[in-house]
Amino acid sequence: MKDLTPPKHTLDPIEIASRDEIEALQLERLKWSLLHAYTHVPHYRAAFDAAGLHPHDLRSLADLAKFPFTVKQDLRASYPFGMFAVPRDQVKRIHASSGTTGQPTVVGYTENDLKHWGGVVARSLRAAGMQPGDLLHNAYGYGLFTGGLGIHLGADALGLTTIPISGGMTPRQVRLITDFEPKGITVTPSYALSILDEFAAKGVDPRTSSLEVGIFGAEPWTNAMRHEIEQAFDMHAVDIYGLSEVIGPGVSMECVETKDGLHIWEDHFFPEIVDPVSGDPVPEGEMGELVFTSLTKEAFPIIRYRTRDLTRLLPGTARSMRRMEKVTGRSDDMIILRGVNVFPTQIEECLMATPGLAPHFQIELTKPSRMDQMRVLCEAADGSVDTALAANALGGQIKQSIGISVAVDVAAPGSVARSQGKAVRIIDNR
Ligand code: DLL
Repeated sequence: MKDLTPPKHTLDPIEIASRDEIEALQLERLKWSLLHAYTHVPHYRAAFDAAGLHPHDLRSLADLAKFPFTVKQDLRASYPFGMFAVPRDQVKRIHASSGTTGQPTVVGYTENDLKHWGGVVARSLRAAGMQPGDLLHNAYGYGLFTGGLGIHLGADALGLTTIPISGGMTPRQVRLITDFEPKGITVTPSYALSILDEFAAKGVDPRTSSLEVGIFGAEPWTNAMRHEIEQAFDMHAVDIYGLSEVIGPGVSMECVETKDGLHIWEDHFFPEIVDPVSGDPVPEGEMGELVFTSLTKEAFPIIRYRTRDLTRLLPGTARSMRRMEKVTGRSDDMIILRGVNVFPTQIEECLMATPGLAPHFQIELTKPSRMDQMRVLCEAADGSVDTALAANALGGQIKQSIGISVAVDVAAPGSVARSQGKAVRIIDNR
């Protein structure tokens, strides 16, 4: 794999500024953001008033912890535009979550917000090793989902040539990668695996493709999966994180030269980690729920938003800004099986460590009696694999590393439902 480290002079100065400089900027912006939200969004005014707080009560970054959290339900309660802090005609773009689990969450962007979003995504793409003039194959879905259009905005800001293919039509993805020879691909890790299957079906070796870097996010994935994808494509695989409520992709990004967790673009998004149950801040470096406050957003300021994503904060390395560890999973996706907490990413790790299995899987939950049961549905890497032996091996691996007994079904290659965007990992039949 080529060294894609971006030259230092191409970075935004704030990426490598001193901590003092970053924190001074954060404090100034945080004061503005709290006041902006309080002044223009009835929800924030009511929530701050109820807590007996005024934005002027924030004198240090640590004071933020006194302010009330915002949760998804608050956003749903003000559907569709109640959380907007500017008149509707100043909102230049609207995105929304799919709403499969309830009312969709609607977010908006002013002209300035779009500029900032493009800026942080451009920074992210550069951190992945993309340089002005490079060709990008953007296979995140276009539409209300922030993935496709968010990456596109950043690619324009960085000066890339973008192929806006979106998700789906997998044979065409492979054809265009082969014919157009992009340097980078932006795609969910699970859809990258579907594209990989298609390379195999076409008899093309993905290692011979032009791709030098894959920028994967929108769902949790493990370092074991990184290794698998890097080997399969002979390219770097880096992690990009974000969520619509905070802006979309580009909240944090892994640097290609270190691949050691994701640098949070702290000049725009202020992170905290809290105990998911009590909501109290956890000691520095400990695992907990990620909470974000926007520092510059005009249309949709967000204060202390509970992401439900579990991770920890680490000091900066390739950049001065703090890192977050790869997300283990969402608290909603945590399965409690006979008293043991299990995340799909842990199953992914076990699967990748078991020879003879393809990297596709789903977890089925049932409740045949009083106890929940888990069945891991996966598939053989090829027709020559002894499926009973492989199922045993995976069951053993899960028992050994997670400490739970689960049923394992190893089906024929191609049996597990393929993703075209975010993978559905859990089928809950309880
Ligand atoms: O998934 C934004 C995005 C698009 C990020 C493309 C990266 C690339 P939402 O649809 O609002 O936005 O979903 C946000 O997805 O709270 C996490 O649970 C999960 N997620 C996003 N990125 C990662 C990641 C986009 N790198 C939700 N690792 C978040 C783990 C991720 N989970």
